Amino acid sequence: MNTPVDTAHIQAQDRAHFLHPFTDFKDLAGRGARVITRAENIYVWDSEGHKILDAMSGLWCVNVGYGREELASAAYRQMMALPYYNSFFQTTNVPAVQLAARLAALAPEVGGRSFQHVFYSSSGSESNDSNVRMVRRYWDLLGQPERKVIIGRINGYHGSTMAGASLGGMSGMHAQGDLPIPNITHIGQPYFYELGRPGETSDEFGLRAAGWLEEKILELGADKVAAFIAEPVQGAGGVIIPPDSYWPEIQRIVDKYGILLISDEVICAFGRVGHWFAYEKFGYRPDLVTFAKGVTSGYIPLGGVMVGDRVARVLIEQGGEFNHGYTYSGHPVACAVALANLDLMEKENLPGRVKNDIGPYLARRFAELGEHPLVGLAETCGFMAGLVLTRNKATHEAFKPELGVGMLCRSHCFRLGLIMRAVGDRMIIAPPLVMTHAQIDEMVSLIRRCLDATLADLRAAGQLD
Ligand code: PXG
Repeated sequence: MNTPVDTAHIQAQDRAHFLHPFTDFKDLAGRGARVITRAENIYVWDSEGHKILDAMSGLWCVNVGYGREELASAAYRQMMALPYYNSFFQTTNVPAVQLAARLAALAPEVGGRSFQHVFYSSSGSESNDSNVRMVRRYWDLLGQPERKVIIGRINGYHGSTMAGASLGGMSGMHAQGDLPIPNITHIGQPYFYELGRPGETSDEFGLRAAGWLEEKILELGADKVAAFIAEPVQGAGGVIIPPDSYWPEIQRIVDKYGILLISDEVICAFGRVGHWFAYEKFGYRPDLVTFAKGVTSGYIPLGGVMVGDRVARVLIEQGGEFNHGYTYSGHPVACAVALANLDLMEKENLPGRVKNDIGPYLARRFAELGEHPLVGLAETCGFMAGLVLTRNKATHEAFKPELGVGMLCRSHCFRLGLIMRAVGDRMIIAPPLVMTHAQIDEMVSLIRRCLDATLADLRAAGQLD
């Protein structure tokens, strides 16, 4: 049952005291925040009693859906046994060890490289800060301290700390706070729909986009480059799915120049693309893998880095203290919840379900949305998907950004009971991995109604031919 909430009172307190992330404070104060009070399975409810289908899994994290008692009991049991202890001063705790071993067993070995070690944090951002520290320590230990530069991608998202926001390629974030920090630079994103040339195939474009990495390495000097970081599929950048040719070519280039490859799988791991880890799907061999979100299905904060043999061997065998870590590195409650979450995912075979059942079904239903007059492209990868809204299906002409067509569509979604995100005019979803076929049908018909409502508005405003 929904606990009764005085919406106006909570909104007033929210306005008075709570500075929200990535928010125009003045604008939100003017309208008042939507108060979410409870959730079950794939639905959330607000304080006014509206039921909303959450096609974003919270913020790309609630992979097992809401209301899973097993996760709550695991937290309760661990809090009663050992709510906290640190892992700094030659101490450890059972859930942190068990989870590290479990993750090492889940991460597939590729090309003779395995992941036997985990470094813990509490979020994706912190994990990427750890990556920067670890990568630089690795090259220092190998006597190549001049290898400092980390290359990321435009519109990549790697978090919001100083290092995370610098690794990411979001211009709005760089514009605030003198970012990126030194020795981080970016190449273009593998977004065929926007950057492909007339007559170019998607695979030709994939090779060209990967080639930007080689150009950048040569421009900087290979002996200055420490690592390349990328998301398997760009998430916050708008579910940008790379052409098939992209990742193999990236692998060839990082191998050629000996630079480390960091796969930021904060969104893509734990079933999202139909595998425990996404590098397996795309067939590349990262040295470090960032994870967070889905490892606990968002029930409690936890993140970390899977450290591959190449880096672990140097860090461990060369000795010397690694001067880096967090109060909550290996938090016993977070790790116990993660173990319960992985148990559930394994029991319900969620990665396999995405790969062989609901992923292909979503792909089929999404292809139908591609027929809609407003949609220029509809594509999915596992259980994430994007739709591009266009003025003209044949020419892919974009709407003027000042029209805010994506935001218009998003507001129809909220009104009609669907959470779908807008990144510019790309509408994106990443629903919980427990969705049934009937719920996929329900979601797709809601999306269609939102598209129809947006189309009607644009026609009424004379924005379509
Ligand atoms: N890497 C990736 C690939 C992410 O998607 C982070 C790192 C940072 O994780 P933390 O836990 O520090 O937030 C993320 C987070 C959006 C949105 O608007 C996406 C994220 C976070 C907030 C908003 O899509 N992804």
